[in-house]
Amino acid sequence: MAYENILTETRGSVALITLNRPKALNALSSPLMAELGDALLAADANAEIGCIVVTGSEKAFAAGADIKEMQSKGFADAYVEDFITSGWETILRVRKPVIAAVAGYALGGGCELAMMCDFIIAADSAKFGQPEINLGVIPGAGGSQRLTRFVGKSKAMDMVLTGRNMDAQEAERSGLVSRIVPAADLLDEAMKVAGRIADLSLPSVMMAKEAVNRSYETTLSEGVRFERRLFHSLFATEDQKEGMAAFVEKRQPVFKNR
Ligand code: CO8
Repeated sequence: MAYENILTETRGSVALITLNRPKALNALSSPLMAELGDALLAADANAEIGCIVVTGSEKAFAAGADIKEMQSKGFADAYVEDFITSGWETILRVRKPVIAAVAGYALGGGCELAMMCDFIIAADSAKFGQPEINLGVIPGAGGSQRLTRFVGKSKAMDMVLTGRNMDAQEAERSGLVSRIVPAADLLDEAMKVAGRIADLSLPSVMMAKEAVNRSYETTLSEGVRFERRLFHSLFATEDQKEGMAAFVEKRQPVFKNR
């Protein structure tokens, strides 16, 4: 598939996907989301890839869903097309880790997309928000649910009801982002983190992602049982033998399943 709205690149074992509609601040149009979904699934299926980074530009990760595309839709169009679900949630099918590297605006669907990644590394210039209320709508790609889980009810209500933005510092304090780096270093840092993950044993990385994600979907005791099953199963891998032998022998492990 030839892409018009994103750029894709492979650096070592990391796939880098850059949202690329600069004139529209990376507004997430349906064609862009289809391309993003396609690129994500291709990276997930590529045995050479161990981790994926999704990023935007210096000014905007993404300023939301494409308002010009949505403007004329009626209820029947939105409902029948299943506007949002189609294409938008492909990212949730990706089994390898996906890191969002966010600089500038991550608003509306942009914030929701970042939250659908496995974690967010933010530039100090990042601004997160769910401003849909200003357009007479509400978040539609999980914002009211995921933001609440990240930052708690009070801050989520504040953001969703007033449409105000959070800067990078507030986002880190609130647990929305995992770390903040200077804007100039964002991509290097995100690629470094992704490279480190890609060097690890892929089955353990994928199971770690699965286990953490399960905590959102189930009770504590069920989640712990699920984790235990995965933990036990990793003792069937060569990489567990290698990882533990390397520790005992005081050397770096060389994992086979990378
Ligand atoms: N959609 C379409 N075009 C956009 C969007 C957008 N979300 N954001 C910016 N643009 C366009 C502008 O229209 C402008 O284009 P043009 O030059 O042709 O007029 C260009 O990008 C540059 O934008 P500005 O001139 O506005 O740039 P500023 O630096 O002055 O302002 C802002 C930057 C503050 C980010 C401003 O552009 C803005 O407020 N954007 C809209 C933010 C917003 O409301 N986002 C939420 C959208 S709704 C949504 O995301 C719902 C998600 C539901 C799930 C998705 C379902 C598909």
